[in-house]
Amino acid sequence: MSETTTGSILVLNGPNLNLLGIREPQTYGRETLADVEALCRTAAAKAGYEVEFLQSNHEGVLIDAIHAARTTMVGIVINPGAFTHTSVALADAVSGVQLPVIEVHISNVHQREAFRHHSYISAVAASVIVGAGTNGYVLGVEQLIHLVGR
Ligand code: DHK
Repeated sequence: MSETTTGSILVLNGPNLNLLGIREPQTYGRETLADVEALCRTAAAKAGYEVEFLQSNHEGVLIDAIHAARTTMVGIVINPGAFTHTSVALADAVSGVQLPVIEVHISNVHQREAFRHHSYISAVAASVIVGAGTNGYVLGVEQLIHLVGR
């Protein structure tokens, strides 16, 4: 962390989000993950925070990143992709590190298939943002900064 920054925020993206912009644009929009990264960095920088940005299609990689964040990050903004609806392990990682976590979904999962209505992460997240498109990541970063106090 440089002297001019207040801390670092981990922004994590789960499976298939590397395909943002290509994948089902009617649901996920046309912005790419690189666009999302730029949005997050700009939102964080306004309050003096840096962003570590990671996407993985692998559950264990996401879990390892959450564990590593415990001592290096002020909190986490996560879109767990489909692991939202399946992963007790990811939820356990979130509760295990005791960092504030903001869960983000680009689409309004509650307007979609029933299997997307339940999230294992929501019970352990500080806040949940759904259906705001990629602006949800900006809201997530802003909410995390609000929670950690700046
Ligand atoms: C992204 C995914 O990849 C889906 O599996 C989730 C989420 C919804 C989103 O809206 O960002 O069900």
